[in-house]
Amino acid sequence: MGNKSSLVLKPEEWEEIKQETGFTQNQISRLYGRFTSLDKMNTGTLGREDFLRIPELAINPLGDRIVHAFFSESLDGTINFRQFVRVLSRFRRIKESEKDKLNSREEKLRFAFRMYDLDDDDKISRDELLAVLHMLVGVDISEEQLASIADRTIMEADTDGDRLISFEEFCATLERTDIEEKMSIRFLH
Ligand SMILES: [Ca+2]
Ligand SMILES: [Ca+2]
Repeated sequence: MGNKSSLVLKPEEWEEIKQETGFTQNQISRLYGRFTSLDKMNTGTLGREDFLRIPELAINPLGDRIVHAFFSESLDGTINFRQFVRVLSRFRRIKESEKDKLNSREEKLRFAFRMYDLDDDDKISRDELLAVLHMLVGVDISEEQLASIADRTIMEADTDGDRLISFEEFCATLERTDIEEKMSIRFLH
């Protein structure tokens, strides 16, 4: 009752979300439960601080970047249930039959790219790469080694010579890596 009634989805909205994300009704129900339990203030939307309560994100070294990517499509710094499900759907594993859904390789790459692109200018700079490398590797690697990894990565990926990695260059670099495996997070279990 109360505020939460405004959150209840209409039957056609369920259908649209299922179509769009490939989640089953059961999965969407569970995510809905998750959403409402994260929505402590019953506003029907989540802010960044709500996301950091998701344990999988809290312990992920890239958690902060993932949260940033979640909100990259949000204009007011909050996301509603539908946006929440759309973003989570990018972490689903891809089945052969659903390459066009939101969890397609392209969407996952886009999402990963946004994690690195801290200032949202659609290019990854050396500084941005270094900042993310810092988060990923912790303290065991020296500043110099990190800088040389960043330099080498830029050199290998940058085909047009602007010292920045565009989305196209990013995709070409990751062509051989198993991004689907790396970007599949078990939110649902
Ligand atoms: Ca950038
Ligand atoms: Ca470039």
